[in-house]
Amino acid sequence: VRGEQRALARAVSLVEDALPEAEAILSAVYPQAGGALVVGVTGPPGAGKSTLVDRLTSLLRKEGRSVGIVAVDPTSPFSGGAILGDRIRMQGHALDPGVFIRSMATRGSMGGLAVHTAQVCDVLDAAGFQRILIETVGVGQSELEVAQTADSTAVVLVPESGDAVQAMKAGLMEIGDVFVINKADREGADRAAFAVNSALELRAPASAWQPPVLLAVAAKGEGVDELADRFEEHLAFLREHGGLDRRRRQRLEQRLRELVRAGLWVDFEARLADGAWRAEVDALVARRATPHEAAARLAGANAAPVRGRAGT
Ligand SMILES: Nc1nc2c(ncn2[C@@H]2O[C@H](COP(=O)(O)OP(=O)(O)OP(=O)(O)O)[C@@H](O)[C@H]2O)c(=O)[nH]1
Ligand SMILES: [Mg+2]
Repeated sequence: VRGEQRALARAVSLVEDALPEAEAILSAVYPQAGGALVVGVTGPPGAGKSTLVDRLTSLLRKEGRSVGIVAVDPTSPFSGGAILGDRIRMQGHALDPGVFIRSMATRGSMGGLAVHTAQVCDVLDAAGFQRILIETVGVGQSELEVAQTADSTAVVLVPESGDAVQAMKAGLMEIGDVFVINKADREGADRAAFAVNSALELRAPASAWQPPVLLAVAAKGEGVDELADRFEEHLAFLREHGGLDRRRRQRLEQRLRELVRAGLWVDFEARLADGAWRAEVDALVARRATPHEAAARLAGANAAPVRGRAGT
């Protein structure tokens, strides 16, 4: 099993770094993937996401389920150096062959961060992990997209005043299927839960699922059972109403769109005549052309038939 873990770690690294071997790996794993349930845990920096993921993992392991953990964007300027922290917090699982942990740094990749994460998830999924937990800091558009690649997503907030408002601004209120006010050992947790509930009432009902708002003290393991239960309930709800298939279809459609977009761009750049780009930028700066005109010229100059070039 140790050897298997090593082989898996290597495959994940190849995919993560988008090395040439990645394409073959992805082709091999894609047909095998789709069996895992993917759960997202997102929220502001330091809210306790890793602690929750760690505790959820212990619970799932007790139930005999294997768990893949993908921690995305641990090197964001907001959470600086948290890779080490994640490893330390989750090292209780380091020797468990039923758990695979990978921290992924944000880096430029074909199709963006969400596609990249989905590819790593496919590898873990095909390797047979029954649950995949994605931890991502909910601070930017690409992180929100990552959170949306999950079947079910928990948004983790803390009691401090204003957090719920910030969550609304950051778009977190839109993507949560379950809300957790963590660090409920601090003052104001009830108030925060009330604020989140109020904000949720303003949210356009996407379905009949009413996102629950829970209190938790992840550091002590309190509220983790309930979170796990709510995840299961939400997944059961989705299955019952066909929402799981619908979500997954939307997700794959989005992934395809990103890849086509990225592929077209690579193709476009490859064909761009030397200096053409710079000339158009010069024209814009000098206000000799409008952005629309410049774009149309560049696109037009590239309108030759497209050779087959599939995205990775
Ligand atoms: N008081 C209190 N502290 C907690 C609780 N849960 C986690 N913490 C502490 O909060 C700090 C941040 O926890 P993490 O789990 O690393 O939070 P995170 O959201 O993963 O952080 P980033 O990944 O850096 O964004 C750690 O020092 C935890 O020990 C809690 O319920 N109560
Ligand atoms: Mg973390």
